[in-house]
Amino acid sequence: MTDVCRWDVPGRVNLIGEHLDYNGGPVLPLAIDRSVTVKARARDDGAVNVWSDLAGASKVSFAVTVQPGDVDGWASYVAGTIWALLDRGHAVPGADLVLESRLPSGAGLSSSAATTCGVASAIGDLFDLGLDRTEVALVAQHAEAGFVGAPVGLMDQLAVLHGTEAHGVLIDTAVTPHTTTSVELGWEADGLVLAVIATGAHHALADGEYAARREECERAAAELGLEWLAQAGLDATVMLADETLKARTRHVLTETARVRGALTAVNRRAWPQLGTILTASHASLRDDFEVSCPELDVAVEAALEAGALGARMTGGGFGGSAIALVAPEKVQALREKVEARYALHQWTRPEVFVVHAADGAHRAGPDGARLDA
Ligand code: GAF
Repeated sequence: MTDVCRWDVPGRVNLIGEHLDYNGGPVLPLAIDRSVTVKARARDDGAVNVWSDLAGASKVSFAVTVQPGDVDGWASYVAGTIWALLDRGHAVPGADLVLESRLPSGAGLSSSAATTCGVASAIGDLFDLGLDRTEVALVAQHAEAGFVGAPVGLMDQLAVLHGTEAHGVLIDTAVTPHTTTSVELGWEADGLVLAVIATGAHHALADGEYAARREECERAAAELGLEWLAQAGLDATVMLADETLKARTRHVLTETARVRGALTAVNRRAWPQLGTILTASHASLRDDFEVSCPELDVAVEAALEAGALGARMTGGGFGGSAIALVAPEKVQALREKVEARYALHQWTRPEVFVVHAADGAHRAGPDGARLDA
């Protein structure tokens, strides 16, 4: 039991393996060097107060007995985590929480998983709840699915909890609990970087569309008599009558193969090959899974024209961010090209920045110095 604590939790980008984490497929995200900080102080009166440095955010207060529907907006991720902790049998006497974010929110870089995992970890610390990282991930997922209303998989939570510097997190979502393996990402030593293009786009349909994709995949798996769609054989698309289900299944199968190909490319440091696979993933997400949007497509096209080895949307889609594997000396040209394209369309100016694979969630001292190994 401690009176105060601080947790720093990074965001993530997904290198490859999109919309596979609820289909029993492999995914390969990385935690990034932009994070959310959660500072927590214990209370014993059943109250939770939350302050955030998000623009326009004011203090939000609720009781630990908060229920879905009671809190909305950014604070629903915090309230949802408190609700999920109690719903999974953990006692929460109360807390004051301060959130500070260096992750652009709504950019599809998992500020939500960073927040839910940070709040669960901090509350676990304050009251000695004995939460291991698997339980923190499950609490965080339950908060999003049961309180916020987004039926997400576990990729983002596991990425932000298990990331390590210069490594990706290979997650096998076919087994319970999901296993994680650290994969060295050597592109920086070979003179390349991963650039993020935060499009600034958020499409209102997104939330319902994510749930719809998940439901279509579950329907396709049921028709094929499978537990997980990623287990389907290559003939699966022939066996399905519905054209939409065929296309969704095609994405899941080809994306699963692309993750395997990407792992081989990473291990061999075959960067042009990895780039080709990233770009193919984008085409599949655009055409077969239909989760891209014009802003993401233009970002990918412009990145490739600027000399990126490969580029793709990352995360759930319908807005958010794209990633590009590119030489550092081409990042400025890439930025200018994407900005010029966006200006032509009269879209909001995108943000382009380089990310590095970073350590996952950790305790920190008041000055931000890491406290545990
Ligand atoms: C979102 C979800 F939260 C993840 O679980 C995953 O499904 C991803 O979209 C798509 O790969 O980030």
